[in-house]
Amino acid sequence: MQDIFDKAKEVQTAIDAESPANSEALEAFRIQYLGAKGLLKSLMAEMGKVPNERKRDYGQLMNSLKQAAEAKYQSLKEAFEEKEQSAGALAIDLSAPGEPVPLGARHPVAVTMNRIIDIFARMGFSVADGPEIEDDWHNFTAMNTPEDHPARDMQDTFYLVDAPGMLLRTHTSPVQARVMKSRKPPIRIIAPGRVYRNETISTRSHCQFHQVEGLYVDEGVSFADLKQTLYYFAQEMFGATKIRLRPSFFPFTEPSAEMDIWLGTDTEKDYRLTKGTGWLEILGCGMVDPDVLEMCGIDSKKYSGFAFGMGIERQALRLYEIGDIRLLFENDVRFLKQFRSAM
Ligand code: 2NM
Repeated sequence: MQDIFDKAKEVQTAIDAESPANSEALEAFRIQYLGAKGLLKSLMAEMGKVPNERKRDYGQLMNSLKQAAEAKYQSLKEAFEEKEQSAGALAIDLSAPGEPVPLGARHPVAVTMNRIIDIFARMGFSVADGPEIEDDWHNFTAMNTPEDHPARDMQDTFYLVDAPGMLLRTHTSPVQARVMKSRKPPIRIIAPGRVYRNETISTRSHCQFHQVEGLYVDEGVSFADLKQTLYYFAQEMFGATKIRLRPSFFPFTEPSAEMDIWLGTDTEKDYRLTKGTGWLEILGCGMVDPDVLEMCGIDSKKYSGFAFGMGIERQALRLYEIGDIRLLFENDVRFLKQFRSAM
C-alpha cells in the first residue's frame, strides 16, 4: 500500500527534476508521463488497490502530478516554439541572391510615339486627345470628306450597330476638329492615338493602328512654316539630311503633299526600302482647307494653318528593324522584352 504512494511520490520528484532541452526531448517527456501508456495512466490504474479511506488522498496526489506534468509540458512547448520561430527568422541568408523581379518595357509603338511627341513638344506643340468612339460629323463631315467618299463606306469604317451615326475614328483628325471648335488660335497641337480601319486585304494588315497628327493654326501660317517644321522633325526623328514634298491629295487640305526623307541607295537595305529611288515616304501633310477651318468655327480670312499625319507602326518597324507588323500585337514577352532598355 505504502508502495503505491511511494511510487507516486517518486514520479512527482522525477517530473520536477525533468528539464527537456528541446522539442524532441519534450515530446519524449509527454509520452513518458502524459501519454496513453504513460506513467500517470499506470499510476491511475493502481487506484483500485488503494484502501477506500485513502482514495481521496491518492486522487489529490494524482491530480497534482498531472497538473505539474501538463504545466511543465505547456510552458516548455511555448518556449521552444518561440525559440524555433526566431531561429527560423535568423536562418534567412541575407547574402543570397534575390528572386529576380521581371521589369516591364515600353512597347516599341509607345516609344516611337513618345519620340515624335517629344520632338514636336520642343517646337511648342502640346498633346491633345479625344474619344476613340466618334460621331460621323467630327470624323468625316468636319474633315470635308464627301458623303460618297470610299472611306465612309461600311467596308472601310467600323460603325456602331446600336448607335446610329457613331463610329470608331478612322484617324485622329476629329481631335483637331474638337480643338478648333473649342479654342481660339494660335493652336499648336499633336494628336497621338489609336485609330480603326477595316483593312481585310491580307492577313498581314491590321484593323487597329496608331497615328500622330499635328495641327498649327494662326495668323499668317504658310506652306514655308509647314516645310521647315517637318524638316526639323525629319532631322530629329530619322537623322535625315534632306526631305522632299510631293503633291498629293487629302479632302481636308489644299494644297496637300507627301513628305519623303532621303536615305540614299548606298546600302542594300536602303536600296530595297526605297525601291531604288533613295526616297522613303514618311507622312502626309498640307494647308488646312479653309472650308475645314470654317466648319470648325475658325475665320478662314483671318487664319490659316497646316496639318500633317503619320502612321506609327511603320516607323516603329523601321526604327527597330522589326520584320513583321504582327509581332507588335501578339504580346509575346520574348519579343517585347527585347525593348527593355528603350525609353
Ligand atoms: C494627314 C495628312 C494631311 C490633317 C488635317 C487635319 C485637320 F484637322 F486640320 F483638318 N488633321 N490632320 C491631315 C492632313 C492628316 O494624315 C495623313
